[in-house]
Amino acid sequence: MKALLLIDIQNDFLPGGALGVPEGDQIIPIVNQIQDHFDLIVATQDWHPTDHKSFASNHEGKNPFETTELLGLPQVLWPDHCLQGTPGADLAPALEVNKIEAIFRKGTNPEIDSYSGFYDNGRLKSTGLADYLRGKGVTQLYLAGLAADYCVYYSAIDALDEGFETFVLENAIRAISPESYEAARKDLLEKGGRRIQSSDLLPR
Ligand code: VGL
Ligand code: ZN
Repeated sequence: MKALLLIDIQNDFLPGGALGVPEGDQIIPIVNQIQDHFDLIVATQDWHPTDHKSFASNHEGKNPFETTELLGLPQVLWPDHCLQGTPGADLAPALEVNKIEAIFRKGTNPEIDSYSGFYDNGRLKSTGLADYLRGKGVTQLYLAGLAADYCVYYSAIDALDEGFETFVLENAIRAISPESYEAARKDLLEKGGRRIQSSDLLPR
């Protein structure tokens, strides 16, 4: 079974959003076009409370994109984004959502950030995604979404670690910083991740 995992395709990660990813909107038509190719489609949704400690606004004297530590882990401090129940946290309106069978929320614990769709950054808690996918018989997992250098990357690493054959749809991801994606991409390839283009899936 082949599943498509859509990472954080939410308003706040689109250009003009609170944590807009350059060209983030451009992946949406591609993602919509490939959905029929998969047996299962699942999404993640970044879903933060207002007191989330990944927000610079919750640290006296800190600005967005500065760094700190949370529970002993290095942490980039972000602008407030994906606040629970706000339009910024909604899935993008242009995204075809009817075939999404489940949405896994993450980032709800104010004490720790959660880039991967599988675990928080400290691996304190699982979202249940890996067991859900295994329960559905998924062996191959294709990833698309935002941001390539954070939530897509960490989700792909965990997918490999959980034993899924893992493909990153390289034309259906965009990074906050292209340089940091370059390092992430090398790491993913070293760990057995595979890169693919949406055109490789479609009949020619
Ligand atoms: C993300 C930073 C903070 C992401 C989420 O979806 O890549 N990045 N929260
Ligand atoms: Zn976040």
